[in-house]
Amino acid sequence: MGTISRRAGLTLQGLLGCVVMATGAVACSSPQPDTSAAASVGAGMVNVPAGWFVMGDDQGQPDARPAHRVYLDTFAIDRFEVSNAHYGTCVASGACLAPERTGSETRQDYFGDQAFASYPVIGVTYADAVAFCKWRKARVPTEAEWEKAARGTDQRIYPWGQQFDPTRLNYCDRNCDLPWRDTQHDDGYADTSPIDAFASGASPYGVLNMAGNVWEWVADWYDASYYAHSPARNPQGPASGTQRITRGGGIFDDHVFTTSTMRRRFTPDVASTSVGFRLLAWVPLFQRRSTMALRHGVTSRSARRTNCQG
Ligand SMILES: [Ca+2]
Ligand SMILES: [Ca+2]
Repeated sequence: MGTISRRAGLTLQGLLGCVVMATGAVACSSPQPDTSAAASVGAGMVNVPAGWFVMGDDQGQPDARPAHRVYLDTFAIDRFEVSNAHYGTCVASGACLAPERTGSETRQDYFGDQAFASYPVIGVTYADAVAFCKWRKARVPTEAEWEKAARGTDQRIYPWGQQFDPTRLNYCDRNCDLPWRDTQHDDGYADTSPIDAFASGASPYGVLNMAGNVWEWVADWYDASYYAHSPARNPQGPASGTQRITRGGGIFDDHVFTTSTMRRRFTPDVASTSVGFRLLAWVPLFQRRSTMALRHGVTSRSARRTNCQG
C-alpha cells in the first residue's frame, strides 16, 4: 500500500531473490547458488581522498563483474544516512515532499514522531533524494563514490573487512520475519535503527551503516554490463536508463545483499520502507568546479547547478 510510490507502482523485474511484503516493502535473500581516519569537511561529513580503488567483485553477482580499477577525485560524504529530522526540516521549508507514508514497516508513526528523529528517512523516491540534495546544496553519490566510501581501497567485501559480522549492522536477524532471517543472531531491531548505531560497522573512512539499516539511492542509471566498459576516471554511470541503483542492503536482507558490491535496481519513483539515502559532498567538488569555472569563464552559478544535479 503506502510503501509503494505515490507516483507509480513498484517494478520487481529482475530482482534476484526478492519478495514484496504485505506492506509493499521489498526484501531480498541470498541469490542462489551465488554466493584512516577521515578529515571532517562539513557537518556530519567525512573526506574521501582522491585516488584509485577497485570497484566490483569477480566473485560477486554477474553485474558486479569484472572487478576494475577506478580513479575518483576527492569528495566528502555524509557519515550517516539522512535522518527523519533532517529530511523533515527540508519538508518544513517547502523544498521537499513529505514521504508517502508516515509509518515504517512495524511502526504506525515514524516520520514526524520525535522518538524516531534520529532514524533514517524512508519512503522517499529518487526525486525526493535529489530535491533534498538541492536544498542542502549537495548531490546524490555516484555508484562509484558510494562504493569507495563503503569499502576503501583494499577490496574488502564489507565496510569492516572481508567476513560478514552480524554484530556490526542491522540486517535480517532473528527479529526479522522473513524466511532467510538469521536465527542465530539478535541485532536488536526488526525495523530501522538510529543512524548513529552500529559504529563498529564503520567503513575505512568512518562512514556508518554502509551495510544494512536502509538501502541508499545512488545517482547512476542501472546497466548490468556497465562495469565491463565504464570509464576509469570518475564514472558517472550510463547516460540514460529506466532504473536507478540502491546500495548497501537493509533491514530485510541477509549477508549477501549487505555486501559493499551488491547492486540493486529500482524504478526511480519507488518509495520503499527500506530505502533512504545519504548525500555526497559538495565542498571539495564545488571548490574544484569553481576553480575550473574561473579558468573557463563559467559563472559560479552554473558550476553550483552542476554540482547539485542528482
Ligand atoms: Ca535487524
Ligand atoms: Ca545503509
